[in-house]
Amino acid sequence: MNKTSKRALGLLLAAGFGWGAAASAADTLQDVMQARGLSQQDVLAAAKTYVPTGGRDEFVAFSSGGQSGQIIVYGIPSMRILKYLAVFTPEPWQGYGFDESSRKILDEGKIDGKSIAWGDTHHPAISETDGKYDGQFLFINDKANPRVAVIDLRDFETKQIVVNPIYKSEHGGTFVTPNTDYVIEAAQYAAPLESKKFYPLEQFNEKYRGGVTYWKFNRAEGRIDPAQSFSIELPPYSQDLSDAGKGPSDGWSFTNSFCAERYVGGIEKGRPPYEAGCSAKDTDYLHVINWKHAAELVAAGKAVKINGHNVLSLETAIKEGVLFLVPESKSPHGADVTPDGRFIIVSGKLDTHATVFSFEKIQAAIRAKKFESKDPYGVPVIAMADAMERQVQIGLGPLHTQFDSKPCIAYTSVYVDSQVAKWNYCDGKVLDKLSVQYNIGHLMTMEGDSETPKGHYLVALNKLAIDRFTPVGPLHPQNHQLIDISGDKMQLLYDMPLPLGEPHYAVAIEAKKLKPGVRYKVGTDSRTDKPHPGAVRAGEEKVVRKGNKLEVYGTLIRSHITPETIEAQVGDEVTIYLTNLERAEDETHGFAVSTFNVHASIEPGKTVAVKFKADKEGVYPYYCTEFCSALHLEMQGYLLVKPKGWQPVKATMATQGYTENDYRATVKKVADTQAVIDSVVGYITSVNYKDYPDVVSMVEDATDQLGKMKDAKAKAEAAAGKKDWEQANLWSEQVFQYQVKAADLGLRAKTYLEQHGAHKVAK
Ligand code: K7E
Ligand code: CUA
Repeated sequence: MNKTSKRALGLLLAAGFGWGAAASAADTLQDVMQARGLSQQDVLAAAKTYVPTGGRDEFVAFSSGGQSGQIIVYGIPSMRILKYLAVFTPEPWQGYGFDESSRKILDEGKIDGKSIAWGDTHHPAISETDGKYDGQFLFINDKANPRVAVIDLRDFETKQIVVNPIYKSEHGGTFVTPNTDYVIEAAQYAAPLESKKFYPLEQFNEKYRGGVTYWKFNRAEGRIDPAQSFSIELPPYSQDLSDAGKGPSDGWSFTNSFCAERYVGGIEKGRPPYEAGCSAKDTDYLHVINWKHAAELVAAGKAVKINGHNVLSLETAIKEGVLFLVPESKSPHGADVTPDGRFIIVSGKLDTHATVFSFEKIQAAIRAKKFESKDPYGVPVIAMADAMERQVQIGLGPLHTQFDSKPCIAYTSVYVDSQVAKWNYCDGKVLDKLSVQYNIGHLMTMEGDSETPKGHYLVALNKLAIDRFTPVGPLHPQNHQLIDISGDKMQLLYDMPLPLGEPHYAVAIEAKKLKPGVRYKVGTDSRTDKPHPGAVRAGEEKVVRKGNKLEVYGTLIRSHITPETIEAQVGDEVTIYLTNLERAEDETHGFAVSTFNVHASIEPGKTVAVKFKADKEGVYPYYCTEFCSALHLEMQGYLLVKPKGWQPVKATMATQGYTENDYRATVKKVADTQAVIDSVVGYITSVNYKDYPDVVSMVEDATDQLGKMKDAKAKAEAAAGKKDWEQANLWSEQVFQYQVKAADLGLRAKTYLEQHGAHKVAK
């Protein structure tokens, strides 16, 4: 036995049968508090957020990643980041934008034929059933390039990007209706709705428009259906945040606006700037929209087509009683419907109040046709006093509102004051204020915009971190602060630096509602959820040439890539399909080819394709990019790109000169290893391992590995019969590799069973 293989066997033995002694620190809690300068309060906060090793969080938050174009997933209360979800921006770890299937998703987001490789994500929304988060899908918008993405929470992958066909920017999305029939997306900066159409700013009032789009979501398909979607044309007020009605207000939606002045700046021409003209008047407008009626009108053929998209014109929306306006305090930001669906809370950034609008009062005014005026486009305006339940003094610069599990309790972010205000929207009392660091934008309670908020925690999504963290240069991380809201007084628990874009809004769901898979059905294209046409099973791997198109149908399993050599000619268009044959949880392989800008992440069962033009001669290693196994570094191969007319000069590979003794030693090593495997198998089969699906998949994978031994062993023995010790030893080493992989799985299964309290079963 050589040194390396002795060590390998030693490792296996140690892992299977060894016990390590852990040294315990002598510190007491008091020692640590003193040494680290922690107060009683700090320790209490730590205890409330700490999740011990192996423990899980109670809630999972999905935060917008702002200018990163991604979504950040973290646990609450630990505030541990769990994942970044690739949405609008290429992300190599997930292969997103570097394999063919995910490229197609990014290509759906092309605008006017051009790729847009980033996004400005603002508002994620979790799908709802009967007004409750159901944990199935996630949506998010892109403010800069008006788009909406669909993420499937079965695998946390982006499945679709839809481009808004009539806007140039958007903001009031994504918000879902109580059964996720529609995903709402409202415009932001008004522009002509026809694509690539120019009108001068002087024609702003006549030719520029806003709108709100209702994307039809087909839950069975898990995709938005653009053909069944529609928009309502709105005046060129800058539409802002939206919310869907619920309970009594289901069927309606609410979108506020700023710059209802329709002011157009131009300081370089001597005009006062936008900020002056857009906040000159005391009020802006809350748009109150009967979307259910609008959908019926669209179904009845009352929509016009703009850029191929159904648009209900402003005129039709007014005539048919779909659209109403209510003045709201100037420069508002959030429009949040209370969990009971009875009120809409709007705060004006330049006001100190939160205004509670009553849906019932709004409806009474509409029924009585009691309008104070019409706007310049003829939209009926309901008097603020007729729509309002009450106004509550909150602080300087109130923005967004979220809700507690306790009835009537709301939390409003107060930007200028850098505070969270807790108040009662039923009686108007302010109950508590807590300073945050610094300048809070959105805030999030647990399941806070569903009909059944869960209380417990609130996260303040602060715009500025300033001095909170170790300096990392002029661009600071963002600061998400966890706040305990279970008592009468809010308690600040934890600061989390978020190092990826400016998150605007976040949503959090009970962790137990999320049930993502750990593997795909073998051969799945994860971006379409369908069988991948390039999938092959073990033993079916092949290379097909069609003219200058080279198609490689390969597989991945610890620790090799099949094929191990790909021979191409300069100018070939190479497509490499790869299927990960593993079943065990977390056995992801990556795949990269040197210098061709392709990369894939291939989780168990997944099939992906990478495609590139072999436009240069040379030798290009390819390899697995995830440390998947002891022999991960050896999970490699070569792409040989031969020049035209190339002829071999030498036909044989160099040899190692292995002798019969080497072969005998390897055979002995194989026999010793088999003893280890047998004992592990003995343990696994002696307990109730079949009760653990994770273990069953590990055992299946291990059995697969062992199944391949037979063939390698036969080859070794045949070579030995011919006294070809080189081949005999190498094939015998391959037998050992299958054993190592099987043992690796077996030991992991054994550890799992021990840690999960498996018990003996009678034989
Ligand atoms: Cu206030 Cu886009 Cu909702 Cu930023 S948004 S904070
Ligand atoms: Cu597969 Cu590393």
